[in-house]
Amino acid sequence: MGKNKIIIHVDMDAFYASVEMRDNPSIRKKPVIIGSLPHERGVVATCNYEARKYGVHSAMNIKEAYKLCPKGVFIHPNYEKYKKVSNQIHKIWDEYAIEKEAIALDEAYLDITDNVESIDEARKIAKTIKERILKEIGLTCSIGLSYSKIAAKTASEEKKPNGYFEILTKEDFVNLVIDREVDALHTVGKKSKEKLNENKIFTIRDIQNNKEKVLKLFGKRGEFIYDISYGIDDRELKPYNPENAQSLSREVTFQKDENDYEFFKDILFLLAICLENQLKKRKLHGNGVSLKITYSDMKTITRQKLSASCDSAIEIQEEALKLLEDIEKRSIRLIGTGLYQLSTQEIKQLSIDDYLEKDNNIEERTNREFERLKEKYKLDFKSNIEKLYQTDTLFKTIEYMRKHRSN
Ligand code: DCP
Ligand code: MG
Repeated sequence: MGKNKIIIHVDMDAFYASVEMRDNPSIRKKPVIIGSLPHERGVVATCNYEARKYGVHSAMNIKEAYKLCPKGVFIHPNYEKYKKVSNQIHKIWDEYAIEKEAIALDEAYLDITDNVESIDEARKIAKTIKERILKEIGLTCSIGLSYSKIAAKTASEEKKPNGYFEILTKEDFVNLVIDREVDALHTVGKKSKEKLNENKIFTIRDIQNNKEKVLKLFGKRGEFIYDISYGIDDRELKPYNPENAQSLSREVTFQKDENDYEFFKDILFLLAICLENQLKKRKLHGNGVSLKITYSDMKTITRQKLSASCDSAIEIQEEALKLLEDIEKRSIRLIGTGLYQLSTQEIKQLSIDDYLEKDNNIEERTNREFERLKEKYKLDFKSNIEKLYQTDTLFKTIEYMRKHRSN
């Protein structure tokens, strides 16, 4: 065994909300809720700590959030902005990490083992990262310093917000969590928790004392759950690599359920336009297209298919439409499309037929689609394309289209 690892887990505090508070001092003391607006349909993406006092949290229905906190400041998310801030943050992290595993826009593991000679030096790095993010970006984050991924993540949550906490040994990890509920272990989600609870396993101590049961319930994964109940976690970081299935997606929740499948064709094109913009900026191709639908009864389905390397809106729309053809046709509240297997080069693993099918008149097909939409909605999408990249404008445009469609 080599020397012990030193891993930092860093997670921005109330990320989207903090960015908005930073940029608008007048809302800093108020509860701030990022997501849909109260009169719209949708959910809370995140909220600041003030709003959390009222019981508001991520993924909560926006109407419920409004009931709990009617005085809250409700704001639509500005993804372009958060992405930019995230890039700045990740750049700082990159300066200190030998390896980085990015988990989200606002969250990463940093392996600093080979960058330091002692825990004291590691502490200094953690402190510097916190100070620099505050000074250079104007935001706070929480950091956990530890010997493993699981313990680092646990540590960063321990003193949130603006926290710092260390868990330096397996023993310290176990002492901290042993009497907590099973989902204090980060790989145990809601479903696994239910399953464990049904089998009378409630705490992490119970996991330790019921190895056979845990293995029987979860198989191979059970071994991992059992190991981490003792703080044993040898997982390496998974650094970003374009070949790792990365994905991008866009979706919209309609203000009223929709059943017009011709209309979905138009919406998929606009969502695809936004995806194309993201792809081009990052010089990426997608090698598969996905479709996500939430029906009126909240049942959500996703379908995906590999496709010849895809980087234009029209191709994305066409692939998504093929997926749309095969689903159950009933009224829906949300539609989304995405690209996965993003890479900088085309992965040439498709058959010759796929390539022949992928003719080159993309521009022509794109223009035809723009013309069709212009005719149908009397809107010049092509000349206003930059505006569509802004989520807010896009959603407004879609609502406008819903009301003004002609067939
Ligand atoms: N997010 C989202 N929908 C969710 C969860 C999160 O859109 N269901 C977005 C909004 C968050 C960002 O991702 O700002 C980061 O997610 P976190 O879980 O880290 O939450 P926060 O950073 O907002 O808060 P915390 O201080 O708890 O980390
Ligand atoms: Mg966060």
